[in-house]
Amino acid sequence: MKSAITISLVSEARGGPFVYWDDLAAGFAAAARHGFDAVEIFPPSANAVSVGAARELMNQHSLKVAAVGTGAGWVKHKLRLTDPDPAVRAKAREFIYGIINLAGYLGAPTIIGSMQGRWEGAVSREQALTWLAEELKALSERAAAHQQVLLYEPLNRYETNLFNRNADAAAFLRQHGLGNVRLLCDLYHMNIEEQNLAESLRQTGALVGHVHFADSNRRAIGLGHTDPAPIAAALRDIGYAGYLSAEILPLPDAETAAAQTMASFRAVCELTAK
Ligand code: LER
Ligand code: MN
Repeated sequence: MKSAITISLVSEARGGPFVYWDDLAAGFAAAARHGFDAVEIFPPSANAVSVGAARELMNQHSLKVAAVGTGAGWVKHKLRLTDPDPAVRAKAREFIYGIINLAGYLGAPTIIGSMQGRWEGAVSREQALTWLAEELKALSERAAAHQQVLLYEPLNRYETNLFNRNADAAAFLRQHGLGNVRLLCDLYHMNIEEQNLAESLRQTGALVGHVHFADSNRRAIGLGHTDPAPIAAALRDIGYAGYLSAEILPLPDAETAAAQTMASFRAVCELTAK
């Protein structure tokens, strides 16, 4: 498995679960100092990040980009894939196409999290899920053109009412033949929604495409009450070789959160080696 840590460049997301903020170069330098394999980037839009500058930082620090997030599409631009207005859905799709291209040039997959939206008002659940399936198909085709998968993230009940649990999301992907979409399993959301975190990862199996490595309180693993041992065993048993990426609050401060994440990552790797 590989380690990653988050960098947010989205001022509207202030207070959110990202360790490093505002400065891509400083975030890369800090990630390298702590020994991470990669960074996960949350840009305000695709054009806000220069491909050349990002590639130079990757080379300079020997870091990969684990994934690129689209959350700014919702928190900054108010775009959702299940919005009742077709013009908003089209803008949401265009925004994500841009991020998929940026991520593709950096060798990374793209995350669909809060931009999935929710069903409400005039939009039935059935309608929202039909739109979601269509959009994930189009977006995952674009990702495939970059030899990347698309990452779809079930969120907790306070953030979406589409899919809260991995098994339901996995069944939806299979039902719609979305073969180039994998699940982003965020241990923080899972702590709220799943009966058993390790069991859910085992059931999700090969569809686990990325993991947000967060404790029960969204702090670094080890600073809450999630037990990493059964999670490590489950990841080992399903043969997971992807990233454990710290999408966590920078508490008590970014440096402590990063150091704690790295210590927990190494402990999990040791457990999976047994
Ligand atoms: C995004 O990865 C996520 O987990 C959401 O809760 C938005 O912060
Ligand atoms: Mn997440």
